[in-house]
Amino acid sequence: MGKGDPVRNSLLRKFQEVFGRPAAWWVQAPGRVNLIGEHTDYNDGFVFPAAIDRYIQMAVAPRDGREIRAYSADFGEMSTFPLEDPPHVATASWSNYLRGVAVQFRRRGIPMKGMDVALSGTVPVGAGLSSSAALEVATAEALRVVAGVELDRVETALLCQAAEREFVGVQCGIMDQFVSVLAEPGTALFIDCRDLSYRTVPLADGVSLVVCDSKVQRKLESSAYNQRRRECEEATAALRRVLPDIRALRDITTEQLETYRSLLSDVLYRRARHVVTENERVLRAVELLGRGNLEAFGSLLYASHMSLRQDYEVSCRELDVLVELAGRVSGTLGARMTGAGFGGCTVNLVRDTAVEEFRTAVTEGYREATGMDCAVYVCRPSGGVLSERL
Ligand code: NG1
Repeated sequence: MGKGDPVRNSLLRKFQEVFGRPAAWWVQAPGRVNLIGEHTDYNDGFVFPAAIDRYIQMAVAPRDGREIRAYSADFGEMSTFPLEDPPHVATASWSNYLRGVAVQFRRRGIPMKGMDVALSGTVPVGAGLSSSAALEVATAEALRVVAGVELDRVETALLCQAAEREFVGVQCGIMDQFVSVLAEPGTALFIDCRDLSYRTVPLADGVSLVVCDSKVQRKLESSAYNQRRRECEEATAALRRVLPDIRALRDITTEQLETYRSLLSDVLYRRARHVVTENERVLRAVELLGRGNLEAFGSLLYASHMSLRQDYEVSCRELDVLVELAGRVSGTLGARMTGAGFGGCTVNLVRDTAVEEFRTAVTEGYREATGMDCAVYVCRPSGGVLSERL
Protein backbone atom coordinates (compact mmCIF):
# COMPACT_ATOMS: atom_id res chain seq x y z
CA MET A 1 0.00 0.00 0.00
CA GLY A 2 3.13 2.20 0.12
CA LYS A 3 3.43 5.42 -1.87
CA GLY A 4 5.89 3.79 -4.31
CA ASP A 5 3.37 1.08 -5.24
CA PRO A 6 2.83 1.30 -9.04
CA VAL A 7 -0.73 -0.09 -8.85
CA ARG A 8 -1.64 2.57 -6.32
CA ASN A 9 -0.06 5.39 -8.28
CA SER A 10 -1.70 4.38 -11.51
CA LEU A 11 -5.12 4.04 -9.84
CA LEU A 12 -4.78 7.48 -8.22
CA ARG A 13 -3.94 8.93 -11.64
CA LYS A 14 -6.91 7.12 -13.14
CA PHE A 15 -9.21 8.59 -10.51
CA GLN A 16 -8.01 12.11 -11.37
CA GLU A 17 -8.44 11.45 -15.08
CA VAL A 18 -11.95 9.96 -14.79
CA PHE A 19 -13.42 12.27 -12.13
CA GLY A 20 -11.37 15.42 -12.77
CA ARG A 21 -10.22 15.83 -9.15
CA PRO A 22 -7.91 14.01 -6.74
CA ALA A 23 -9.01 11.10 -4.55
CA ALA A 24 -9.36 11.72 -0.81
CA TRP A 25 -9.03 8.14 0.47
CA TRP A 26 -7.13 5.00 -0.37
CA VAL A 27 -8.69 1.65 0.53
CA GLN A 28 -7.47 -1.89 0.02
CA ALA A 29 -8.90 -5.29 1.02
CA PRO A 30 -7.09 -8.62 0.55
CA GLY A 31 -8.06 -11.92 -1.06
CA ARG A 32 -7.48 -15.10 0.91
CA VAL A 33 -6.46 -18.73 0.76
CA ASN A 34 -7.72 -21.39 3.16
CA LEU A 35 -4.76 -23.23 4.72
CA ILE A 36 -6.84 -26.01 6.25
CA GLY A 37 -10.46 -26.66 7.28
CA GLU A 38 -12.30 -27.66 4.10
CA HIS A 39 -16.02 -28.42 4.01
CA THR A 40 -16.12 -27.72 7.72
CA ASP A 41 -17.72 -24.26 7.69
CA TYR A 42 -21.26 -25.47 6.99
CA ASN A 43 -20.82 -28.11 9.68
CA ASP A 44 -20.33 -25.41 12.34
CA GLY A 45 -16.63 -26.30 12.34
CA PHE A 46 -13.22 -24.66 12.17
CA VAL A 47 -11.34 -22.99 9.34
CA PHE A 48 -7.84 -21.56 9.15
CA PRO A 49 -7.39 -19.14 6.24
CA ALA A 50 -4.80 -16.43 5.63
CA ALA A 51 -5.29 -13.14 3.83
CA ILE A 52 -2.85 -12.82 0.91
CA ASP A 53 -0.99 -9.90 -0.59
CA ARG A 54 -3.37 -9.62 -3.55
CA TYR A 55 -5.90 -6.86 -3.14
CA ILE A 56 -8.90 -4.99 -4.39
CA GLN A 57 -7.82 -1.36 -4.26
CA MET A 58 -9.99 1.71 -4.34
CA ALA A 59 -9.30 5.43 -4.74
CA VAL A 60 -12.28 7.23 -3.24
CA ALA A 61 -13.69 10.73 -2.69
CA PRO A 62 -17.04 11.92 -1.31
CA ARG A 63 -19.42 13.62 -3.73
CA ASP A 64 -22.61 15.64 -3.37
CA GLY A 65 -25.86 13.78 -3.91
CA ARG A 66 -27.05 10.27 -3.12
CA GLU A 67 -25.16 8.34 -5.78
CA ILE A 68 -22.11 6.17 -6.17
CA ARG A 69 -20.12 6.54 -9.36
CA ALA A 70 -17.72 3.61 -9.63
CA TYR A 71 -15.12 3.14 -12.32
CA SER A 72 -13.43 -0.24 -12.79
CA ALA A 73 -9.97 0.37 -14.22
CA ASP A 74 -9.65 -3.35 -15.03
CA PHE A 75 -12.83 -3.45 -17.12
CA GLY A 76 -12.66 0.19 -18.33
CA GLU A 77 -16.28 0.51 -17.25
CA MET A 78 -18.29 3.06 -15.26
CA SER A 79 -21.30 2.11 -13.14
CA THR A 80 -23.48 4.77 -11.53
CA PHE A 81 -26.22 3.87 -9.04
CA PRO A 82 -28.24 5.38 -6.20
CA LEU A 83 -27.30 4.72 -2.57
CA GLU A 84 -30.93 3.87 -1.85
CA ASP A 85 -32.31 0.68 -3.46
CA PRO A 86 -29.83 0.29 -6.33
CA PRO A 87 -31.18 -2.10 -8.96
CA HIS A 88 -29.43 -5.38 -9.60
CA VAL A 89 -27.43 -5.42 -12.84
CA ALA A 90 -28.53 -8.40 -14.88
CA THR A 91 -25.13 -9.53 -16.05
CA ALA A 92 -22.62 -10.91 -13.55
CA SER A 93 -21.14 -7.49 -13.02
CA TRP A 94 -18.50 -6.36 -10.52
CA SER A 95 -20.89 -3.52 -9.77
CA ASN A 96 -23.40 -5.84 -8.04
CA TYR A 97 -20.95 -6.37 -5.18
CA LEU A 98 -20.83 -2.63 -4.50
CA ARG A 99 -24.60 -2.31 -4.83
CA GLY A 100 -25.18 -5.25 -2.48
CA VAL A 101 -23.04 -3.64 0.21
CA ALA A 102 -24.90 -0.32 -0.09
CA VAL A 103 -28.19 -2.21 0.35
CA GLN A 104 -26.89 -3.74 3.59
CA PHE A 105 -25.78 -0.35 4.95
CA ARG A 106 -29.26 1.00 4.34
CA ARG A 107 -30.94 -2.06 5.84
CA ARG A 108 -28.90 -1.67 9.01
CA GLY A 109 -29.46 2.08 9.20
CA ILE A 110 -25.75 2.90 8.80
CA PRO A 111 -25.36 6.43 7.39
CA MET A 112 -23.99 6.70 3.83
CA LYS A 113 -22.79 9.53 1.61
CA GLY A 114 -22.38 9.72 -2.14
CA MET A 115 -18.93 8.90 -3.46
CA ASP A 116 -16.75 8.49 -6.52
CA VAL A 117 -14.64 5.34 -6.66
CA ALA A 118 -11.95 4.10 -9.02
CA LEU A 119 -11.08 0.48 -8.39
CA SER A 120 -8.76 -2.20 -9.60
CA GLY A 121 -7.58 -5.57 -8.37
CA THR A 122 -4.58 -7.85 -8.13
CA VAL A 123 -6.62 -10.80 -6.80
CA PRO A 124 -6.90 -13.22 -9.74
CA VAL A 125 -10.60 -13.46 -10.62
CA GLY A 126 -12.17 -16.93 -10.66
CA ALA A 127 -9.14 -18.59 -9.06
CA GLY A 128 -10.77 -19.30 -5.71
CA LEU A 129 -8.91 -16.49 -3.96
CA SER A 130 -12.04 -14.55 -2.99
CA SER A 131 -11.81 -11.47 -5.13
CA SER A 132 -15.54 -11.00 -4.51
CA ALA A 133 -15.21 -10.87 -0.73
CA ALA A 134 -12.31 -8.42 -1.12
CA LEU A 135 -14.49 -6.23 -3.34
CA GLU A 136 -17.33 -6.23 -0.81
CA VAL A 137 -15.02 -5.50 2.11
CA ALA A 138 -13.27 -2.66 0.25
CA THR A 139 -16.68 -1.18 -0.62
CA ALA A 140 -17.84 -1.33 3.01
CA GLU A 141 -14.65 0.40 4.13
CA ALA A 142 -14.98 3.08 1.46
CA LEU A 143 -18.61 3.78 2.47
CA ARG A 144 -17.59 3.81 6.12
CA VAL A 145 -14.73 6.30 5.82
CA VAL A 146 -16.61 8.61 3.47
CA ALA A 147 -19.56 8.79 5.89
CA GLY A 148 -17.19 9.05 8.87
CA VAL A 149 -18.85 6.27 10.87
CA GLU A 150 -17.46 3.59 13.17
CA LEU A 151 -18.28 -0.02 12.31
CA ASP A 152 -17.56 -3.12 14.33
CA ARG A 153 -15.23 -5.42 12.36
CA VAL A 154 -17.23 -8.61 12.81
CA GLU A 155 -20.37 -6.69 11.89
CA THR A 156 -18.61 -5.49 8.72
CA ALA A 157 -17.80 -9.07 7.72
CA LEU A 158 -21.39 -10.19 8.38
CA LEU A 159 -22.75 -7.28 6.39
CA CYS A 160 -20.54 -8.16 3.42
CA GLN A 161 -21.54 -11.82 3.64
CA ALA A 162 -25.20 -10.75 3.61
CA ALA A 163 -24.50 -8.64 0.50
CA GLU A 164 -23.13 -11.69 -1.30
CA ARG A 165 -25.92 -13.98 -0.18
CA GLU A 166 -28.85 -11.66 -0.70
CA PHE A 167 -27.82 -9.40 -3.58
CA VAL A 168 -25.32 -11.43 -5.58
CA GLY A 169 -27.13 -14.68 -4.76
CA VAL A 170 -24.19 -16.86 -3.68
CA GLN A 171 -24.86 -18.78 -0.44
CA CYS A 172 -21.36 -18.29 0.95
CA GLY A 173 -20.07 -18.96 4.47
CA ILE A 174 -18.47 -16.24 6.59
CA MET A 175 -14.79 -17.19 6.13
CA ASP A 176 -13.87 -15.06 3.13
CA GLN A 177 -15.30 -11.75 4.31
CA PHE A 178 -14.17 -12.43 7.86
CA VAL A 179 -10.52 -12.90 6.99
CA SER A 180 -10.51 -9.99 4.51
CA VAL A 181 -11.61 -7.72 7.38
CA LEU A 182 -9.85 -9.19 10.41
CA ALA A 183 -6.53 -10.65 9.22
CA GLU A 184 -3.28 -9.30 10.60
CA PRO A 185 0.01 -9.18 8.67
CA GLY A 186 2.20 -12.28 8.85
CA THR A 187 -0.50 -14.44 10.42
CA ALA A 188 -3.25 -16.91 9.61
CA LEU A 189 -6.69 -16.56 11.20
CA PHE A 190 -8.34 -19.38 13.11
CA ILE A 191 -12.13 -19.04 12.98
CA ASP A 192 -14.78 -21.01 14.83
CA CYS A 193 -17.67 -20.91 12.35
CA ARG A 194 -20.22 -21.58 15.09
CA ASP A 195 -19.65 -18.66 17.44
CA LEU A 196 -17.32 -16.58 15.23
CA SER A 197 -14.61 -16.47 17.86
CA TYR A 198 -11.19 -16.14 16.23
CA ARG A 199 -7.51 -15.71 16.84
CA THR A 200 -4.45 -14.94 14.77
CA VAL A 201 -1.47 -17.30 14.63
CA PRO A 202 1.90 -16.09 13.28
CA LEU A 203 3.14 -17.81 10.16
CA ALA A 204 6.88 -18.30 10.41
CA ASP A 205 9.23 -16.22 8.27
CA GLY A 206 10.95 -17.96 5.40
CA VAL A 207 7.90 -19.75 3.99
CA SER A 208 5.57 -18.75 1.19
CA LEU A 209 1.97 -19.60 0.54
CA VAL A 210 1.94 -20.82 -3.03
CA VAL A 211 -1.37 -21.23 -4.82
CA CYS A 212 -1.55 -23.38 -7.95
CA ASP A 213 -4.59 -22.96 -10.15
CA SER A 214 -5.33 -26.20 -12.01
CA LYS A 215 -7.39 -24.21 -14.53
CA VAL A 216 -9.99 -26.96 -14.33
CA GLN A 217 -13.41 -25.34 -14.30
CA ARG A 218 -15.39 -26.46 -11.30
CA LYS A 219 -18.28 -27.83 -13.40
CA LEU A 220 -19.73 -30.42 -11.05
CA GLU A 221 -19.20 -28.13 -8.17
CA SER A 222 -22.58 -26.78 -7.24
CA SER A 223 -24.64 -29.98 -7.50
CA ALA A 224 -21.99 -32.08 -5.76
CA TYR A 225 -21.44 -29.33 -3.17
CA ASN A 226 -25.11 -29.33 -2.30
CA GLN A 227 -25.14 -33.11 -2.22
CA ARG A 228 -22.24 -33.10 0.29
CA ARG A 229 -24.11 -30.62 2.46
CA ARG A 230 -27.16 -32.88 2.42
CA GLU A 231 -25.07 -35.93 3.29
CA CYS A 232 -23.66 -34.11 6.31
CA GLU A 233 -27.18 -33.26 7.44
CA GLU A 234 -28.29 -36.86 6.98
CA ALA A 235 -25.32 -38.16 8.95
CA THR A 236 -26.07 -35.68 11.74
CA ALA A 237 -29.74 -36.69 11.80
CA ALA A 238 -28.86 -40.39 12.01
CA LEU A 239 -26.40 -39.82 14.85
CA ARG A 240 -28.84 -37.59 16.68
CA ARG A 241 -30.99 -40.64 17.38
CA VAL A 242 -28.35 -41.82 19.83
CA LEU A 243 -26.71 -38.48 20.60
CA PRO A 244 -29.72 -36.15 20.98
CA ASP A 245 -27.66 -33.08 21.90
CA ILE A 246 -25.65 -32.80 18.70
CA ARG A 247 -26.48 -29.94 16.35
CA ALA A 248 -23.92 -30.56 13.63
CA LEU A 249 -21.01 -32.85 12.78
CA ARG A 250 -18.92 -30.36 14.71
CA ASP A 251 -20.31 -31.93 17.90
CA ILE A 252 -19.11 -35.49 17.17
CA THR A 253 -15.80 -36.97 18.27
CA THR A 254 -13.94 -39.66 16.31
CA GLU A 255 -14.66 -42.12 19.14
CA GLN A 256 -18.40 -41.47 18.91
CA LEU A 257 -18.30 -41.81 15.15
CA GLU A 258 -16.60 -45.20 15.44
CA THR A 259 -19.00 -46.34 18.17
CA TYR A 260 -22.08 -45.52 16.10
CA ARG A 261 -20.64 -46.31 12.70
CA SER A 262 -23.29 -48.99 12.06
CA LEU A 263 -26.00 -46.31 12.02
CA LEU A 264 -24.50 -44.83 8.87
CA SER A 265 -24.13 -46.08 5.32
CA ASP A 266 -20.54 -46.36 4.11
CA VAL A 267 -20.82 -43.09 2.17
CA LEU A 268 -22.31 -41.14 5.09
CA TYR A 269 -19.71 -42.61 7.44
CA ARG A 270 -16.87 -41.46 5.19
CA ARG A 271 -18.35 -38.00 4.72
CA ALA A 272 -18.70 -37.65 8.48
CA ARG A 273 -15.21 -38.99 9.04
CA HIS A 274 -13.76 -36.32 6.78
CA VAL A 275 -15.53 -33.53 8.65
CA VAL A 276 -14.72 -34.87 12.12
CA THR A 277 -11.05 -35.53 11.35
CA GLU A 278 -10.70 -32.25 9.44
CA ASN A 279 -11.90 -30.32 12.47
CA GLU A 280 -9.33 -32.16 14.59
CA ARG A 281 -6.66 -31.39 12.01
CA VAL A 282 -7.49 -27.68 12.12
CA LEU A 283 -7.15 -27.58 15.91
CA ARG A 284 -3.82 -29.41 15.75
CA ALA A 285 -2.64 -27.26 12.85
CA VAL A 286 -3.29 -24.09 14.86
CA GLU A 287 -1.37 -25.49 17.80
CA LEU A 288 1.55 -26.71 15.66
CA LEU A 289 1.86 -23.47 13.75
CA GLY A 290 1.78 -21.58 17.04
CA ARG A 291 4.79 -23.62 18.13
CA GLY A 292 6.55 -23.05 14.81
CA ASN A 293 6.47 -26.73 13.88
CA LEU A 294 6.15 -26.28 10.13
CA GLU A 295 6.96 -29.88 9.19
CA ALA A 296 4.15 -31.30 11.31
CA PHE A 297 1.83 -28.52 10.17
CA GLY A 298 2.64 -29.38 6.56
CA SER A 299 1.87 -33.08 7.05
CA LEU A 300 -1.61 -32.10 8.15
CA LEU A 301 -2.12 -30.39 4.78
CA TYR A 302 -1.30 -33.66 3.01
CA ALA A 303 -3.60 -35.56 5.39
CA SER A 304 -6.39 -33.09 4.67
CA HIS A 305 -5.96 -33.67 0.96
CA MET A 306 -6.14 -37.45 1.34
CA SER A 307 -9.29 -37.15 3.39
CA LEU A 308 -10.90 -34.81 0.84
CA ARG A 309 -9.88 -37.17 -1.91
CA GLN A 310 -10.85 -40.51 -0.38
CA ASP A 311 -13.55 -39.82 2.19
CA TYR A 312 -15.19 -36.67 0.91
CA GLU A 313 -14.50 -37.40 -2.77
CA VAL A 314 -14.24 -33.81 -3.93
CA SER A 315 -10.79 -33.88 -5.51
CA CYS A 316 -10.04 -34.65 -9.15
CA ARG A 317 -7.10 -36.02 -11.07
CA GLU A 318 -5.58 -32.63 -11.84
CA LEU A 319 -5.62 -31.54 -8.16
CA ASP A 320 -4.08 -34.87 -7.16
CA VAL A 321 -1.36 -34.38 -9.79
CA LEU A 322 -0.59 -30.89 -8.43
CA VAL A 323 -0.34 -32.16 -4.85
CA GLU A 324 1.87 -35.06 -5.88
CA LEU A 325 4.21 -32.86 -7.92
CA ALA A 326 4.45 -30.40 -5.05
CA GLY A 327 5.38 -33.18 -2.65
CA ARG A 328 8.36 -34.13 -4.81
CA VAL A 329 10.01 -30.74 -4.24
CA SER A 330 12.12 -31.03 -1.11
CA GLY A 331 11.30 -27.53 0.12
CA THR A 332 7.53 -28.19 0.08
CA LEU A 333 6.23 -28.58 3.62
CA GLY A 334 2.64 -29.41 2.72
CA ALA A 335 0.08 -29.29 -0.10
CA ARG A 336 -3.63 -29.88 -0.56
CA MET A 337 -6.62 -28.86 -2.63
CA THR A 338 -8.36 -25.75 -1.33
CA GLY A 339 -11.95 -24.60 -1.77
CA ALA A 340 -14.95 -26.70 -2.74
CA GLY A 341 -12.98 -29.00 -5.08
CA PHE A 342 -13.62 -30.65 -8.49
CA GLY A 343 -11.04 -28.27 -9.92
CA GLY A 344 -9.81 -24.89 -8.78
CA CYS A 345 -6.64 -24.54 -6.74
CA THR A 346 -4.18 -26.17 -4.40
CA VAL A 347 -2.48 -24.40 -1.50
CA ASN A 348 1.16 -25.19 -0.78
CA LEU A 349 3.47 -24.24 2.03
CA VAL A 350 6.92 -23.85 0.47
CA ARG A 351 10.24 -22.68 1.88
CA ASP A 352 11.21 -19.37 0.25
CA THR A 353 14.47 -20.91 -0.92
CA ALA A 354 12.58 -23.60 -2.86
CA VAL A 355 9.93 -21.42 -4.50
CA GLU A 356 11.60 -21.16 -7.91
CA GLU A 357 12.35 -24.87 -8.01
CA PHE A 358 8.74 -25.51 -7.03
CA ARG A 359 7.42 -23.26 -9.78
CA THR A 360 9.45 -24.97 -12.49
CA ALA A 361 8.86 -28.53 -11.29
CA VAL A 362 5.10 -28.13 -10.81
CA THR A 363 4.48 -26.14 -14.01
CA GLU A 364 6.45 -28.53 -16.20
CA GLY A 365 5.23 -31.68 -14.48
CA TYR A 366 1.62 -30.52 -14.74
CA ARG A 367 1.94 -29.80 -18.44
CA GLU A 368 3.46 -33.22 -19.01
CA ALA A 369 0.80 -35.04 -17.01
CA THR A 370 -2.28 -33.16 -18.19
CA GLY A 371 -1.36 -31.22 -21.32
CA MET A 372 -2.54 -28.06 -19.53
CA ASP A 373 -0.86 -25.00 -18.04
CA CYS A 374 -1.45 -24.21 -14.39
CA ALA A 375 -0.99 -20.75 -12.87
CA VAL A 376 1.29 -20.33 -9.85
CA TYR A 377 0.77 -17.46 -7.39
CA VAL A 378 3.38 -16.91 -4.71
CA CYS A 379 1.73 -15.10 -1.81
CA ARG A 380 2.55 -13.65 1.61
CA PRO A 381 0.16 -13.53 4.54
CA SER A 382 -1.30 -10.04 4.59
CA GLY A 383 -3.29 -7.85 6.94
CA GLY A 384 -6.99 -7.18 6.53
CA VAL A 385 -8.72 -4.15 5.05
CA LEU A 386 -6.94 -0.79 5.35
CA SER A 387 -7.83 2.78 4.58
CA GLU A 388 -5.69 5.88 4.43
CA ARG A 389 -6.62 9.56 4.20
CA LEU A 390 -4.67 11.06 1.31
P1 NG1 B 1 -14.92 -21.91 -2.50
O1 NG1 B 1 -14.71 -23.07 -3.39
O2 NG1 B 1 -13.62 -21.28 -2.03
O3 NG1 B 1 -15.89 -20.92 -3.06
C1 NG1 B 1 -16.75 -23.24 -1.06
C2 NG1 B 1 -17.76 -22.56 -0.14
C3 NG1 B 1 -17.14 -22.37 1.26
C4 NG1 B 1 -16.68 -23.72 1.81
C5 NG1 B 1 -15.76 -24.38 0.77
C6 NG1 B 1 -15.34 -25.76 1.17
C7 NG1 B 1 -19.19 -21.06 -1.40
C8 NG1 B 1 -19.37 -19.68 -1.91
N1 NG1 B 1 -18.09 -21.25 -0.69
O4 NG1 B 1 -15.60 -22.44 -1.14
O5 NG1 B 1 -18.10 -21.78 2.12
O6 NG1 B 1 -17.77 -24.55 2.12
O7 NG1 B 1 -16.39 -24.50 -0.50
O8 NG1 B 1 -14.56 -25.72 2.33
O9 NG1 B 1 -20.01 -21.94 -1.61
